[in-house]
Amino acid sequence: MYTQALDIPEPRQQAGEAVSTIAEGCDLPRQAQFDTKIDSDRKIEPQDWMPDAYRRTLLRQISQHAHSEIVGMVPEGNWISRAPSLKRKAILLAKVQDEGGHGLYLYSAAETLGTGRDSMLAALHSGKAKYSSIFNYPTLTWADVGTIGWLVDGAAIMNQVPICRCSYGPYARAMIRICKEESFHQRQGFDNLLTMMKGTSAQREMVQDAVNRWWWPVLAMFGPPDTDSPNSALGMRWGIKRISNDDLRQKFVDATVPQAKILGVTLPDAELKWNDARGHYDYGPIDWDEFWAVVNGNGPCNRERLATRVKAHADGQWVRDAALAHADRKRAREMKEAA
Ligand code: BYC
Repeated sequence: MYTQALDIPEPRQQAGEAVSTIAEGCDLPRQAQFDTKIDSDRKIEPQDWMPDAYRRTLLRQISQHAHSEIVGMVPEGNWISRAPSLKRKAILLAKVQDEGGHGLYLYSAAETLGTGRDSMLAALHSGKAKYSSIFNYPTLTWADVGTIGWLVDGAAIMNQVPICRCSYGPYARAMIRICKEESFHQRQGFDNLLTMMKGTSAQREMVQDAVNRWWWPVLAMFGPPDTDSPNSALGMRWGIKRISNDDLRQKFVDATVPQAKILGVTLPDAELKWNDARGHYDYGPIDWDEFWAVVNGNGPCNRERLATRVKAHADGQWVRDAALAHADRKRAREMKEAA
């Protein structure tokens, strides 16, 4: 369903190349080596020299991405105990567990840049670090679970497949596995909604209502318009970001409209229309004020999501303590045996 080719629009890549990445007082020979690697599409690995700004940009993006995965467990996790059948419950459990795993791969990738997990989590729990805006919307009915799979995971795949080719090796490799799992997530969501659309009129109304509520936040999830995206130029120059926010959003709209037709739902946008000249669907304006309010902590569920996350972390303290105590004992036993 999302076998998008990794075609990188040439003009934007060239625009990225014009960006200067040379910081004052930088090590010019090592910077030149780094630039050559980036230009020839080779991977940068943790032991390689890299400019501080490259390290900072990666840390920012990978840690935010990791936070999104673990906060993303919360809205759907709320429905595990209310799934309508054993089959749906097993699928949802597996999906939510996968998201936790994605968070762990990503924290590990971020740690290779020299920042500890505790400090990343402290930044999340204090409200300093960002995570995806999309997880600050409520999951009101079972149809929200299917809609998150179809639209949110669908958008995530669109955004994340290009990151499999990110210039930073550990991030790119983590993304390959994550994308395979996201694909299953998207499919289960679509299948869930298709089943409901074949059911009663109340079920169909529930699906339409969920799609009405999620459509616009999902479009905003791709990030601000390219003209208001301060991190894009360097991200593109360094091969961290391969396709721009607006281009990914457009790809997503183009891929999703035919799927909505198969489902039999209406996407809530009176301006959504095929444009022959552009070869794309036109769509209506996104409410960027709402997006920034949510990003800045004032969405419908920001406080609730963060409180749930902080509580989960505190509740898990005994598990971390027990694991550390076990590791200490094991190490002491091994040293005794070796002596
Ligand atoms: N929400 O210059 P820009 C998932 C921030 S997990 C909040 O365009 P960039 C899933 C942005 O961080 C989904 N903030 O930034 C999980 C920046 O602020 P800072 C997460 C956002 O980095 C479980 C400022 O706005 N996916 O799908 O070039 C279940 C300006 O933006 C958002 C990833 O994290 C947002 N939506 O591009 C189901 C993918 N958008 O940092 C599903 C990896 C923008 O300067 N990340 N901001 O303070 C990326 O691809 C890029 O970081 C973004 C933003 C496209 C998100």
